[in-house]
Amino acid sequence: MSDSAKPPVLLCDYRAPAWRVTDVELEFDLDPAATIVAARLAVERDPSEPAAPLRLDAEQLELLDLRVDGRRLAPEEYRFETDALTILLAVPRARIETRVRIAPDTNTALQGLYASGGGQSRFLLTQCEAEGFRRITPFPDRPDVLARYTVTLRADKARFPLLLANGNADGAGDLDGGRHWARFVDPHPKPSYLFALVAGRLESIEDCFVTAEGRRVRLFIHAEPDAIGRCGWAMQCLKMAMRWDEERFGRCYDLDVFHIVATHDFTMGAMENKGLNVFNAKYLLADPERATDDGYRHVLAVVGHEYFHNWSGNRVTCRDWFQLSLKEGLTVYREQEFESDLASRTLRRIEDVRVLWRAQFSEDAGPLAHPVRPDRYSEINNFYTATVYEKGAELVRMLASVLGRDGFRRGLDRYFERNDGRAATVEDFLAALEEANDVRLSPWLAWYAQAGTPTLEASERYDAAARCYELTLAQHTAPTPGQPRKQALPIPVVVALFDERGARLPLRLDGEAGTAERERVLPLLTERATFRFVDVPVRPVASLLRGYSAPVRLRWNADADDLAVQIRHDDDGFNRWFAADALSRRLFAQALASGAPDARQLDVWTRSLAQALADPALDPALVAEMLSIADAGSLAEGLVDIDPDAVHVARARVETALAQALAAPLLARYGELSGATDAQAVEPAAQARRRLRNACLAAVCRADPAQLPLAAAQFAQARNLTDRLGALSVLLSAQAAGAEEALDAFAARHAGDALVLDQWLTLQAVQPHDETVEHVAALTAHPAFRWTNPNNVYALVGAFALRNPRAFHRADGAGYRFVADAVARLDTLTPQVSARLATAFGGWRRFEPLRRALMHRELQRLAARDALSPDLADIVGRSLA
Ligand code: 0A1
Ligand code: ZN
Repeated sequence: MSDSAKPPVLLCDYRAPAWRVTDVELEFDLDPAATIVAARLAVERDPSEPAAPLRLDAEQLELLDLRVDGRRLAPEEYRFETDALTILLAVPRARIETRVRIAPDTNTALQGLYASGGGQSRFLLTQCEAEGFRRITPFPDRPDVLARYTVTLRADKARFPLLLANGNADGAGDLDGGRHWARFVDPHPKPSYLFALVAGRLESIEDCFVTAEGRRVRLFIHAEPDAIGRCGWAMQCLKMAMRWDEERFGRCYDLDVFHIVATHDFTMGAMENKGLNVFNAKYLLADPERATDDGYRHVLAVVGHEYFHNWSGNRVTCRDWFQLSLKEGLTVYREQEFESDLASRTLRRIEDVRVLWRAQFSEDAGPLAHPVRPDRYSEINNFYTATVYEKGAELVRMLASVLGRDGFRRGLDRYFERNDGRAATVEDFLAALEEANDVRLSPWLAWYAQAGTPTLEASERYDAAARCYELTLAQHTAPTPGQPRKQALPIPVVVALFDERGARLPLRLDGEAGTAERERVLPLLTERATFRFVDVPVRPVASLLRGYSAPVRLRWNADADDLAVQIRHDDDGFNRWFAADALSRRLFAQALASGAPDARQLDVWTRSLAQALADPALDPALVAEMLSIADAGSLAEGLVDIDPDAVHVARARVETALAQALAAPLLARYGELSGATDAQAVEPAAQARRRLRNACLAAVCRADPAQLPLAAAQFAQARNLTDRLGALSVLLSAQAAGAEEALDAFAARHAGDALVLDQWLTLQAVQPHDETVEHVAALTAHPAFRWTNPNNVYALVGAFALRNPRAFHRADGAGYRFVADAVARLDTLTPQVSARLATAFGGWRRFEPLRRALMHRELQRLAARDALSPDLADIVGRSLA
């Protein structure tokens, strides 16, 4: 096997930096082919490290000059290797000056300084998280080195009229030869991963926001000329986020200016560089013609997320990359709350839980499982995972629910106050929450340290004579790589009890006095506990884990009729959906085991969904979610020896049974919703109606292909992208006559619009048809697809590998071969993207023997290649271990 994986970095090896950098002055002479970066660093030795040399990370830099306190160094006074510049210094403080040359134009890794866009609007920008700054200038590139930055940019004025770096503007002017300069001062000390610059010919929109502290902040969004007209929604979202963070968490913005820049060339969603956020255009641009409803909501969420990082990440940053979830889990939680307060709480919760189950539970169940705070990594880029982000947010959510809204706010205030301007740890976070609430939270550290998804087993017993209801809860976590034995975790189980008509029942535990509460948290702190409720007049229907109060797999053989009561009556919208989902999973399991779902339970399920569909008071988006059963990957989670074809067939049976049972009411509701006159409105209510209408259309056409003309008509008449794509998806999955023409018409209508064409690529990549792999391979030659563009790659190859289990797992191995070839090709271009795609093979041991062998062979084929990137070597190595 290739030996290109880096040696692991261990949490237990952490040492504070021997040298600190207090001030940084950077000067850039920008040029796409060869940029010169001059740096002046004021460095100070930690007195407890008298012998330590100054080690500056440095990658892919051409060193032109090196001076200490003005004197050029002799060769024996420093070492310049492939990853570091090491200087032997006898003094306690010094001024280090370096000059390096870098080549943004050929930087396809998209880390460090690189070029984006094409032709006239090709511009320069940076991406430094996690370890990109070392590709710009030699520096101790670790998050616990916080410095003040002054940055001067020089460039050709005609090609790069806009020059930006972090912080407040501090002068600009013209130079000889058609060049110009601009200087920026960031008064807030920051780690190098938050550095950013942008230079190019971009257009801008401007707005302004006055903070609760009275600071007048100029807000700018910059984008390529053809995109600037689509930035208005993002600007509105930014102002909503700024106000919300003040009102909900007391956090105000702290510079005179805030910039956002859009790029089509980005490996992730967006980046929170101080005062200069960079966004993947996918999460910034929106208009009714070119963005879906989901697109609008994603812009709201991501603009919020990056803005909220200004406190949770920037003002208080991470001591080391093991603490990544300290900023990411907390910021995802804040983003979730923001969208929940502004749009629909129930819908956001359902979507988050679906993502957790699909992406995080599967990660936890395979060789790439790791704790929310990993204790080792060999390539940090591979730890921007569902575990660190989504499970991390669940841990914050549990703490918030245990402390209550006010207690959590007090704790968070304390955390920001104590750690402002510092690089903190998970322990610092828990300590602040503890202190502000006078509670002990140390048992929660185990949630951060232990990988794997706990299973929560529930069983119940009702004693009518004693009017007593007993609920027994037990937890178990299966071993994960490197963690054979698991400990019990604190699990907050929120419960309510109902009678069969949905009336609340008291929740008094044995031995308690006082009035009964309507909903309460049962703390499961050990492996097993029984909770005994008294004065329960009838056999109750229990609503467990309300709002999904802990990230566990609930195993509970609830009576189907009880689940139906919950679907009908639960006053927690999430748990109504949760009950419907539980019932559909049960039906799926029956169909998989015996070819057909149990007729009686199927009847219970379809009847309760029929009632939901007929209920005018119910949020249409919630009804739509109830009608959409889990994807095949999520349904197969927990199975062994998976046969993807059998999973597909069983899922389709359940889906079709529902569509057929509800055909008439679905058609009627589709008709009612079709009269809407708000085709271009983006408020949550209008979005919810479109969501339900598209769910009805899909089911109606599934039940009876003779209804496909409805989809064709919707496609032809659509006045927004959500309706157009919804209809196109139905035509494609039914392989309807006219589907090809519709695809072509769509591509022609949106020619040249990269983001919309990405959705067009995705729609084709996720079709569970036999020939999808050949079709996807052919699409890589389409003019809308470039291997160097991560959005294109994720839209086509990523969607195929990660969201189309039927086609990816085609029994002849063609899907595996195609993806492994793509991974190899991408590894020479954008290793981060190649590594992420390779995770599609991570679950190989859970498939039936034939697929298992085929997937294993592709992993071995990748492992045997020469010169794998450290990113890919890490994923392949851990997958095979
Ligand atoms: N901190 C960003 C995510 C991010 C991470 C790495 C990147 O480049 C390699 C880019 C962005 C966030 O959470 O939004
Ligand atoms: Zn983030």
